[in-house]
Amino acid sequence: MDILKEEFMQSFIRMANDGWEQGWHERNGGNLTYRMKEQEAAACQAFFSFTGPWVELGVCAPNLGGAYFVATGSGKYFRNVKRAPEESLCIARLNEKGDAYQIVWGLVAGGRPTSEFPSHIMNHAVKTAVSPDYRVIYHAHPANTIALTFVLPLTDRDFTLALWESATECPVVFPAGVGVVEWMVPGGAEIALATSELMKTYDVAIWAHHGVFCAGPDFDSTFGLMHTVEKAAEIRV
Ligand code: 2HA
Ligand code: ZN
Repeated sequence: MDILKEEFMQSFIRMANDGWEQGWHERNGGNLTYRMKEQEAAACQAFFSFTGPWVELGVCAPNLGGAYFVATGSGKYFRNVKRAPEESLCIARLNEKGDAYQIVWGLVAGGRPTSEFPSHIMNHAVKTAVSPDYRVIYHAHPANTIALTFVLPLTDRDFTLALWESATECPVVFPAGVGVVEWMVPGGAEIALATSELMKTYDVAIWAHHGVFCAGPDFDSTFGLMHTVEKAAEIRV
């Protein structure tokens, strides 16, 4: 068995590369996490090392205690995920309290999970509580959606209407609308809490002047959601 050949890992790598090809991941921009199924984590145990340090998250997600996540690495480039997945990605597990993580696979040249790991974990916590089907959290920097945050009022209502009106499909693809987080310092607990608050209502949270977070049950639908939002924004622009 080769962990890189597992279906969840192949799908993760394909989605990261698709995002790169869309132009949403300049330099080390963006990040992706996947909450593994219990049977996937069980099947991969032989590849995991449990000797790494426990690192505090800065947020707490008790309902995700013991869960395993595939994550892009902090400072790593989406452009390199397909060529060097073991250097660009990791699998990390949460402790039972849900306030610290341990890397059990990957990042073979060193590193940490994405700088937005607190936001990803809090979004997973909220979405898993909404429905256990949610597994994917995706953050990207799509240019047209970011451009709109310099033009439109930064409200959920203004962005939802602007996107819904731009393509007939939009109200069908994201019927709850989209949330907007005003500009905040990225990478910490504060923006994680603000984003996860919106994720109680929406599957899309737009970070003003920065990017977009999408949540979904699988790789195809989460990538498709980001794609639909950005295409509507392009039409609007
Ligand atoms: O990973 O996108 O928000 C770099 C970022 C931070
Ligand atoms: Zn970002």
